[in-house]
Amino acid sequence: AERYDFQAIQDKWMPIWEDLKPFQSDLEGDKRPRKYVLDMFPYPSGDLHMGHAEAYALGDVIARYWRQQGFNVMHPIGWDSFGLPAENAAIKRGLDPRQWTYDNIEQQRKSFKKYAGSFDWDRVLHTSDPEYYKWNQWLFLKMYEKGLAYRKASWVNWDPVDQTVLANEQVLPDGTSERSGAVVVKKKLTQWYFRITDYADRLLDDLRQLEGTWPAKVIAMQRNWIGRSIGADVDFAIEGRDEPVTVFTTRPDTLYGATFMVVAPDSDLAIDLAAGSPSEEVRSRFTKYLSDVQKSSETERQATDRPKTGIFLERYAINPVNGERLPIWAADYVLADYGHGAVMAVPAHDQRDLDFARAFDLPIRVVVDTLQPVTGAIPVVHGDELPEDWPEDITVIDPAKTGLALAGEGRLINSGPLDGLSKSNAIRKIIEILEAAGTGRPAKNYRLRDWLISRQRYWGTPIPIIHGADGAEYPVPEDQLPVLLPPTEGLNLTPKGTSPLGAASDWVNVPNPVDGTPALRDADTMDTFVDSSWYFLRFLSPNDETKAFDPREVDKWAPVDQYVGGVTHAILHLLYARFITKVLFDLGYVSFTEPFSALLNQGMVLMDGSAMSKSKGNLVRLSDQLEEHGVDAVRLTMAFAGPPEDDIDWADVSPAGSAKFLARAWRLVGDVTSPPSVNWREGDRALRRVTHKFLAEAPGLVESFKFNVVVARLMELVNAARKAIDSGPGGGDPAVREAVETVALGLSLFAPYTAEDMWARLGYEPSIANYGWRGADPSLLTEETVTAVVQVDGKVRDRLEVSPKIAGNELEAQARALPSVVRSIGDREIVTVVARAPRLVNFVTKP
Ligand code: ANZ
Repeated sequence: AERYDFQAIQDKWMPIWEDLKPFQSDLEGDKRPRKYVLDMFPYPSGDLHMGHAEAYALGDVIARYWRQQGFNVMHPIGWDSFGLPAENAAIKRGLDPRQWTYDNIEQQRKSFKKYAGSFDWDRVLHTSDPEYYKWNQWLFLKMYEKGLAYRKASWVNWDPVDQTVLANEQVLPDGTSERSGAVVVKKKLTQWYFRITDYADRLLDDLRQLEGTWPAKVIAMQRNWIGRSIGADVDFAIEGRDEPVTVFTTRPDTLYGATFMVVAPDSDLAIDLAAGSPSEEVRSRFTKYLSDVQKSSETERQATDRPKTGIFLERYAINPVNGERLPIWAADYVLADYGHGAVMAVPAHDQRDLDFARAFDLPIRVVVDTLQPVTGAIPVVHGDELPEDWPEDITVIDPAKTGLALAGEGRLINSGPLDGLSKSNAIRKIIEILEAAGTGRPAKNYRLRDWLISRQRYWGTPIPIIHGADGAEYPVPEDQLPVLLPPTEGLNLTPKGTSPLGAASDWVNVPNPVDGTPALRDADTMDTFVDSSWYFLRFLSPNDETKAFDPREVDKWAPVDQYVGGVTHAILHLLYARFITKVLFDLGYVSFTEPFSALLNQGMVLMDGSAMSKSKGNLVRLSDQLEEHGVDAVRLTMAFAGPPEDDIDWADVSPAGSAKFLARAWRLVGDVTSPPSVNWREGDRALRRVTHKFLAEAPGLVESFKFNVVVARLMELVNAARKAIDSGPGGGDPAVREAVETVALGLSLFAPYTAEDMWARLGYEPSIANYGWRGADPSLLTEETVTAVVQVDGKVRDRLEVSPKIAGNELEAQARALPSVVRSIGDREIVTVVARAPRLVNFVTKP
């Protein structure tokens, strides 16, 4: 047999594709319908790895598929090339981050070409190019004008290793940095923010549009991240203070059960209340407590199993509904940046308050009669009224004794005007009462915080703001963009808590753009998630020097029809891109509000059940795999491994098996002896039926991402063709050519080199990517029939077309009903029926 030499095939086609540019999108006058298929763009950290190989193989199947279906496909590639890894690598090696970044990009570009991604190489972008980041600055200024970019001093997550702030999203559940692994601490800094919280409702409500086309898990993660709570704000007057304290509560119905108030120790409010405390001892204990609190992470503080700590501030709040004096405590289970940083504590009905009350011996008052104590989440009760059979007299289980807060549904007691009401009615009533008195109102709260975009690092987009000597902020005029990053010469990039750009004195000292007086540039750079929040628009006009993106191109292509990427970006990147899209919509730049109409999250590539890493010694190098098995075998293995959402364990799959299959498919061509002009209709029907079944089913399978099933069907088709060649009608049969051409067309989605080579040897011009899919012939899709002979006493009386799978009794029944049979039997008695399904039935009669 001929030898399948994947290396020779790759070497042959790579340069030809380089010339042909088969994947240029949007050529002049192209009338085909459009599809925008986008893979999340890579970060240029080293060469491509197995994770890239999987993601881009799967995205490529989709892009190639739509092209084959007759669409004009936009499938661009670029690099998310600003960010910390480049900067850290540069510091370690004494290089300019530019050099490390662009060297890696070059390496990855070569690898992508070898890997045969069907990209349009004429629309590449790098976010670290001034031509790109200029538009980040433009976007910032637009948002600044609208009040959506602002600066504030606040406690931020501080990564003590990378010496930079982190967004909440970058702090892992265990309180460590997603980037460096260091325990994240709190630090007070003045930072730039994007006002994403203004968009919280829309970010939440618009998720409904994505149901069915985004993974349900991602939608749930987004929802949870935004975390909307509905309740009320209640104002408490404070003794000895002019300003009241407002608390946010989801249970205003329990207001009569409030027995103390708790404020977050690290809030301005607590600091103010403590400063006004009558006792010097309290003031100094508070200061000590505050410094302890700042050492712990938000996650630690919220852990329910943690011993409660706190300080009584010797100050009092007044309950607006009954005038009760509530002692005010500072305790770290209350967070400074949620709600108002203060809670009305209702220990009978809130577990954290109960734990605290029991620890510090504070009063506990039950105000909702509940059937039983319920720990954990408050159950959602639909409808307003309690069930008819709700008992009149129930024994309240005393939370002070059990230690379990009563969070269930019940009737209000000990609550003045609320007595007897159900929880939901009581909530409505108390809000009315508070609103009438001007001491409360309905309120919503979100877990979502504003997006902190300042970074005290070099390798990012400079923030286009100038700080005047008068302390005011002056936006850099648009015609002076981009604010270029200064060269690294003379700068020390080592993290130190303030931006290294501050030391670039020629750069940082500028005249005030309004009056020319000495002023300073803002030295922070932007979070790189800003760069990736709108890059899908830039791909549509990547070389436009006059605007961020061309609205005509955006109208043609956007939103992205199919986005493909890792579930690691399920929250951050997607949320930010959705937010910026809505901002651009509000600014009138785009006409849609969701950037990605459909999303596919591929799984991870594992080895022996765990993530690959150098330190674990289980790293599989993509370059080794490509050397050993070839590009196509690796790509095919990625598609064949299972549903794309599932992880692939490289120890469980067989790239060698994939290579063997490809060789088997490729060798078919050598046995096709008919010319391209042959008439398939004259071919073997049985083989044609297998081919057409594949043609009919493959599109639906690809569109539902069942790539592995498509590959399995291709294997069946290859087997059928091989059988037809070796032990059927032979390689000259037109059906064999038809089957092998179909194999090549199907394989072109997964194994482009092999498919292209087969196509050429079948007698066609490159590229196979420019040939469309073939429609299935419906007449070959219906079930095949066989002819059954119908006899009476051994004489042929008729014939029946029946299914080859027909049962004997069914065949007999059909035959018995035939007029010819009825006539020839006449009134004789049938003594025996011989039914040999599906070929023969014989009625034997008694004369
Ligand atoms: C009184 C109360 C009674 C509450 C009760 C709950 C149950 P979610 O659902 O997460 O929004 N809270 C408010 N601000 C807080 C802060 N800064 N730090 C910690 N806890 C805070 O939770 C809202 C509830 O969390 C609020 O409702 C408040 O406690 C508490 F039977 O008020 B509740």
